[in-house]
Amino acid sequence: MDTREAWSTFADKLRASQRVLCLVGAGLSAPSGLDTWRGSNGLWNDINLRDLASPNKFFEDPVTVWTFYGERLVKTLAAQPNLAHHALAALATGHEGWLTINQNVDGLLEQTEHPMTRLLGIHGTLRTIRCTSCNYNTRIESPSDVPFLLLLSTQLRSVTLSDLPRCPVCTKLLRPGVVWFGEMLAAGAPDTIDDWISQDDVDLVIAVGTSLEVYPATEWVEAVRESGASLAIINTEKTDRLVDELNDDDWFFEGDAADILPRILD
Ligand code: BJW
Ligand code: ZN
Repeated sequence: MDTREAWSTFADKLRASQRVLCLVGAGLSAPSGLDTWRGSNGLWNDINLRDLASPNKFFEDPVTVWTFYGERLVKTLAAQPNLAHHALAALATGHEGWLTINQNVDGLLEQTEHPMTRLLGIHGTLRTIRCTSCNYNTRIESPSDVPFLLLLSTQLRSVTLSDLPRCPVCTKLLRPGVVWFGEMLAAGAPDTIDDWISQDDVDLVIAVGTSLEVYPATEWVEAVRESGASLAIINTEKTDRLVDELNDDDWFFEGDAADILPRILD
């Protein structure tokens, strides 16, 4: 398919689709200046960052893990939703049968001009930190809410164990409110997604800015594919992993989500 034909057949498919599943990943927030995990500029190209997203690493070396998450949290608090977030929110709210699964932990898709409906976050949020021992949790609005984040932003000296945020109730370490490998996904979301998928056939699945490397998010895409859904991928990189998912009559829109998603609205 040439590009013009691809846009036209995709527009027809979108118009005709009663039920659309959209899976979004870190590439959606890349135009807001946030790092992706994988891909050519991804954090995981740095071998030292590869095993940070795990409870074992946190208990073994909380200073390293908290420094990594604290720096990302400071950056995230300063970031704004980009054109891709706004376009996606407009597409989703304009379509009654649209469900978005959000793998991102930055909270930007929740801050669009027209707040999104049927948006399910599955990997938690950077903006909440919680106790490793009791039920205490707190939302972070600004680096000044947590002395540890202020220390990171000012970089006056390096971090030690005694700088890490502690629970005001039980004094144990607080941790980022994200879902690490080996942990259960955010409560409720998997059941809602399973129910929605099993209600009726999904016509179209759109994967935006995701490597499709992480489960169970990718499993939901595979499940609706098996029941006949077409697939559209929006990604800056045409990796083998992504191409393997495609059939001849599917779509790969290669490029920046902040360019491509607004074009779908036009
Ligand atoms: C652009 C762009 C632009 C750039 N425009 N595009 C079945 C099989 C095998 C393994 C498993 C399985 N089921 C479960 C597992 C284990 C594990 C897993 O998936 N392992 C894989 C590595 C194989 N999954 C889990 O453990 C999950 N829990 C679970 O399943 O619980 C039940 C269970 C428990 C115990 C045992 C077994 C089962 C939990 C997964 C949690 C993932 N957490 C992270 C970290 C969150 C916190 C944080 O951010 O620090 O979530 S990992 C990281 O990957 C993060 C992301 O949400 C997630 C997905 O990444 P995403 O969004 O796809 O980003 P990237 O970076 O990979 O891709 C970005 C893409 O954008 C690239 O392709 C770029 O090219 C592109 N791009 N700029 C468009 N401008
Ligand atoms: Zn506590």
